Amino acid sequence: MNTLYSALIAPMQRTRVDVFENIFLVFLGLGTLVGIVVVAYTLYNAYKYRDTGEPAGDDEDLPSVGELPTGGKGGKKLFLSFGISAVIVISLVIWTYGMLLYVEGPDEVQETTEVEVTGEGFAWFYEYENGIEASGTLRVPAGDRVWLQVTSGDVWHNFGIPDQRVKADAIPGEYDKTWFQADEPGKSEIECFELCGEYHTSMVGTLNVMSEDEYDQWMDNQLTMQFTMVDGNESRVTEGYELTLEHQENDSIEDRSFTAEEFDNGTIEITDIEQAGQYNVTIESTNGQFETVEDQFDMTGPVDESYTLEMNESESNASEANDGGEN
Ligand SMILES: [Cu+2]
Repeated sequence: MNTLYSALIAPMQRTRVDVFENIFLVFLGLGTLVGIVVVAYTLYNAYKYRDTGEPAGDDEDLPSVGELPTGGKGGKKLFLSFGISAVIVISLVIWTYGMLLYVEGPDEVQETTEVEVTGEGFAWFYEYENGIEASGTLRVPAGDRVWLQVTSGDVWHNFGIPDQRVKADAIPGEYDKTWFQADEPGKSEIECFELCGEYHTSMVGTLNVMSEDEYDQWMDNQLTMQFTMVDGNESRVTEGYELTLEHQENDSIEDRSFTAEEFDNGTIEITDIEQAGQYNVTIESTNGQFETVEDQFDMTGPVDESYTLEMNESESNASEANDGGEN
């Protein structure tokens, strides 16, 4: 069975598009073949038994009116045509079933990208495994198997990418799991296939299949934080502080600290962030000149924050002024 599987089904399975294209071609080919045989045989008999104007008198096999025809050769023809039809139909059912089983649960392979898709308010929202979020355009790397968890935030929708043969129900509280694999970079359309309300027809998006490098570049840009330190006069502060980043949910991500020396004219760009999500940021004065600033933010894309460092004038107003500026 395994050899049969690898011989007949495995070579045709790479992407959903391959699978459905193969099913279509096999059905089209067989349908055409059967059609040609049936029409040709009909034409052949119509010609063979055409009316030549001659009386068919001395043909002994010819039944007279009221007589049952004989000479069917023991039903051989009937048996043969039923037999061939059965073999064709049963093989098709088994083969198609195998192909569709593959679509339902393909082998675990190489690189995968996971995205949660939410349909809500006539738009599509995407959340990647690392917490980065996007809407409208779904960016994926070419050649990766992309797994989608499709759900809805309001009413029933249906997430479809016709070019990739993807269609999944988006139902509140449920996750419909599906996948696709696009080997070539390019763009295709995403549509909603469930009549969901007034703006159903504008519930569209774009699938942007990017080359691996371009995708990595884009994702790195999403996972970038920029912090700027200013004082009460909006001038850059270049020394005397340390910034600490702490991921709120994921303990395996170590806290990271950056001293003022690592900043460039009061600004630092951190490009090697692995995980988006909830972060705590603390800015402490290293020379006692500024109030400590504490902030938290939810990173879903590039972060660009500016913090105002208040001068530490006296102990008395220290407690009320420790919530730094945020933008
Ligand atoms: Cu919709």
